Formats: sequence, structure tokens, C-alpha cells
Amino acid sequence: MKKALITGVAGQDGAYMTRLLLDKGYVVYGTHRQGGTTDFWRLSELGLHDHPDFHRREHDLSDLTACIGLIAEIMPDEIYNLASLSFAGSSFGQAGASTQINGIGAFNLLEAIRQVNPGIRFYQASTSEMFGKARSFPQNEDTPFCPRNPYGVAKLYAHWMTVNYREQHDIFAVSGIAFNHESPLRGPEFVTRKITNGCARIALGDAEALLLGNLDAKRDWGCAQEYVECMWRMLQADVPDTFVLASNRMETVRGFAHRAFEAVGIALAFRGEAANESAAIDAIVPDSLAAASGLRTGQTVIRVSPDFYRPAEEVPLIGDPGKAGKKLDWHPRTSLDDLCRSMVAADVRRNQQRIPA
Ligand code: G4F
Repeated sequence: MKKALITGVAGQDGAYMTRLLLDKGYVVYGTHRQGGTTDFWRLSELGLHDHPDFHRREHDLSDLTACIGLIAEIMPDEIYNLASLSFAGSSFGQAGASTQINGIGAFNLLEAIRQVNPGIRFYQASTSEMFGKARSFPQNEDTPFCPRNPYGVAKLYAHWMTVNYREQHDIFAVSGIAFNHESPLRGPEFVTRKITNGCARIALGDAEALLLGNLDAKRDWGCAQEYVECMWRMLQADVPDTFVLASNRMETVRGFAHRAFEAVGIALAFRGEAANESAAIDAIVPDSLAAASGLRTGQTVIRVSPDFYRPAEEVPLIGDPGKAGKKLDWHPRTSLDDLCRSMVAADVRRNQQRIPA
């Protein structure tokens, strides 16, 4: 039986990785922040809480001695470093913590591997935020990095440490540069989940309207469950490497909102521009959830608030996953419509059942 250690087990990727590895017969040790969340709703959603081969540990990634002790005790075959302070927007206000967890945390794990057992395989969760003000489009493994927030800077340090430990210490350390990846387990502060949850609450008659930032912002939104499968493949490969994980398709926040509202039977009409833009109900599909809630056409359901604006993104972040396709036979397959519908359906169910998520 293989043993894996997953940091950040309470997060979206941590939960899906736990399920994937348990399904493959691993024994899984999952760490979460000391004094951090005690809310494991994602693990509960996946029914993993009481799995006999799953063990949870409190752990401080910023403590090298603690990392050495944990790895020496568990002696995992593989480590997936998925722990992260992952909301890029707020990393300016917590630059120190972001550096410690997102940057030094990866170094501590790599150094612990070097000291305890250099045979352990290591996955580092890198991010498209490292491209930041990207020089070219779409971005691939050769695109120069230019991070524009403390989160991206800390992740870039962790990425280069991963590459250096691979090259200098011969450790099987891989870096997956993941673009945005979404799922029903996405945190509610991220825009896709904010939209699907808001849309579910509006369709159920529990909310009037949704406040969003820049509707023209574009993202490459992939499916989180597929991305963790790619992470696992990276650690099973013959040689350690760096890969972009992306869907290579682009959509605006406005377009994603269109799809989400369609999923509950609402067609939207947008009017106005920039901060004055809004969306109202244009039509309601008979027999849909929205029709049952007594919503009316003309009702405004999306407003723009400058509070959620970010600095303009000159070159959109869109990834080219060609290398992962060629070397790992990994091909993202879930359409954005299916991904969006699965998120809306989960939010409708959780709101109906009053399950906090
Ligand atoms: O959903 P977001 O907050 O995700 P963001 O900043 O792209 O970061 C996510 O993906 C990165 C790449 O994988 C990760 F590194 C990171 O950890 C995280 O997982 O924002 C997406 C876009 C932005 O352009 C933002 O300006 O949506 C735009 N947006 C428009 N209105 C909004 C809103 N974002 C949020 N969070 N809330 C809004 O109301």
C-alpha cells in the first residue's frame, strides 16, 4: 500500500486528491493549518471523513523542524503540497503570511525530504498567477514569469525551489502550473462559486441580486477533479518535470454568469457599461426552478460594484496544456457548461438543505 501526504487537505484540491488516492488504494495523511479551519465540509461532501485509510493532522508548514518530524514519522511515498493562502486578491494585506505558507512552506518540505528520505516524490502546486503580467498568450512552460502580487511572488519562489531541488539534489520534485480550476467544492470567495451560489439563492427566492466586479475579466476555467488526476500522473511519470494544467479556453465573468443563470432557467439581458453595467431577467423557462420561485422578468439580478475590481489584466491568463497532453496523456474533457451546471446543481441542493459550504 502506497502512503501519501497531502498538505491543505481541507481545500478543494486537497479533498479531491484525497478521494483520488483513496480510490487508488493509498493510505492518505492530510494536514491542515494549526489553529486554522476546523471546517471539513469538503471532506464531508465527498463522504471521506471516516475513511479507515484517511488520517488528518494539524501541521505548521512554516516550521522546518515540524516538517522533518512529520515526514520522518509518516515516511510517505508521495507528497502533494496543496496547502496555500490562495486568494490572490487579499495577498497584499497578508504578504508575510503568504510568503511563509506559499513560499517557505514548499522549501521546508523539500528540505525535509532531502534530509529524511530523498526518494520521496514531491508535487508542488504552482499557479498561473506566476505569469502575472504575462508577456505572451497562451502561456506555456516556457513563458517568462512576471508575478504581480505577493501570492504569485511566493509561489514563484516555491516553483524555483522545486526545480532547484530536482536539479541539485536529484529529488523527484515536480511543479504543476495550474490555471483556475473550479468545482462544487470551490471556495465561495472565488468568482465562479460566488456566481453559482448567488444564482442558486436567487432562483430559490433566498436572495435578490448578486454584486460582482469586472464582468469583462477573462479566465481559463478548468475542472478541479481533472486537474488532481494530472497532478497524480505527474508523480507517476518516469522523469520529474514542470507542466501547465489548463483548459486552453477563455470565458468572461459575464459569460460564466450567463451559463449559470441558464442552468436554473433564467436568460439574462445585460445593459450599461463598466461600473454601471447590470443584468436583468430577460426570460424565464417555464417549469424551471426560477419559474417555481415566482421571479419576474425585468428584475435586476446582477450589479457591478467597484469594491470587487482588480487592477486591469492586459494579457489574459490562458494556458496551453499541450506538454501534459503529449507526455502524460492528460486531456481536459469537461465542458465549461457541464462544469458550471454541476456547480449550480450542488449549490441549489446545499441551499435547499441548508448545508453551509
Ligand atoms: O475567482 P477569482 O477570485 O480567481 P483568481 O484571482 O483568478 O485566482 C484563482 O486562480 C489562480 C490561478 O489558478 C490561483 F492561483 C488562485 O489561488 C485562485 O485559485 O477571480 C477570477 C477573475 C478575476 O479577474 C477577478 O477580477 O474574476 C474577476 N472577478 C470579477 N468579479 C471577481 C469578481 N473575482 C472575485 N473573486 N469576486 C468578484 O466579485
